[in-house]
Amino acid sequence: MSQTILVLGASGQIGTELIEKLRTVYGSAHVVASDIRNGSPSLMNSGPFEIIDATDKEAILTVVKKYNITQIYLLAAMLSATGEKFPHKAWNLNMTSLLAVLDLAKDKYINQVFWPSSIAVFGSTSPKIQTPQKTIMEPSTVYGISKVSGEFWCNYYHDKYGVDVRSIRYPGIISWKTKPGGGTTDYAVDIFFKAVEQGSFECFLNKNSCLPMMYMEDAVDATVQIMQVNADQIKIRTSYNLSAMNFSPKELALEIQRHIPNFTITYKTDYRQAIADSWPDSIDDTKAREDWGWTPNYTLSKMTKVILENLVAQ
Ligand code: AKB
Repeated sequence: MSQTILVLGASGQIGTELIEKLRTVYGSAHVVASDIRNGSPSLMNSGPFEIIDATDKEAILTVVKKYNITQIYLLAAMLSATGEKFPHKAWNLNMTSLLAVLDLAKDKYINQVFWPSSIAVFGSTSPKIQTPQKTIMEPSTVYGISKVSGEFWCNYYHDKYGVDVRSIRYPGIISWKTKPGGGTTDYAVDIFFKAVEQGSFECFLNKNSCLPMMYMEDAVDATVQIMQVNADQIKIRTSYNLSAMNFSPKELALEIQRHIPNFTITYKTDYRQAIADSWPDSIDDTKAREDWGWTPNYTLSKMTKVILENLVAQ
């Protein structure tokens, strides 16, 4: 069956690059980008675009009917750091949008949903090294609470109503085309821009804060892949652990110095340090590898080289 896709939250960091990929795979006319605000000119000019507030179920339904949408990718969310400043807003955006989309699938307006979870579902009581797929999940952030709850809503809609919802626990996603906003892992994007523009960077995490990370291309490929495999390969309907690389600010800075020898980094931690401290150092993604064949392409050194080459060439 041919798919027509709606991406909610398409103007953000992941949406911008996911739209590019989906339009290549499914054809531009079959991929509708939407957000509460305009996106980049290339996002808005490369195919259909609609302004949608992802918490407004009727507005989503109008667009679903207008384009005969079959799948929704729900990327609209408030991330960990901003969520701590606006806890109720974060809960409202993250949960209302998910329940709206799950209801549209339950009522058969669409047949498939992608919804990202995050390593933020884990907390300081979870094992820190190679955090297992199934383990203690006691998150300390509102964002994490919304992601754990969302995972169980996804599982519930699948078990109770047969909704085909698929999900990945994204680590920190590193990109150079669009900057992220409001996350704890954002330093690992900013550092590249500052390295090229200024040759120095002040980091809001301490030098040894190791976190799971992934290059955008891998994240986009995993997202498209999990949506394309047969439904019987998806054995987990909460969300899959996904891993590619783990590094600390110090290790990332050393890697950047291999290309920009004079690059310097200083450290001035803030409230985001406590969030990072509560998250895993590394993730066990065996289930994603076994069930639907996930494997990453980018290591820290390969990613650093590609990002710096692109930023310097800009
Ligand atoms: C954040 O830092 O909040 C996000 C995430 C890990 O989900 N990048």
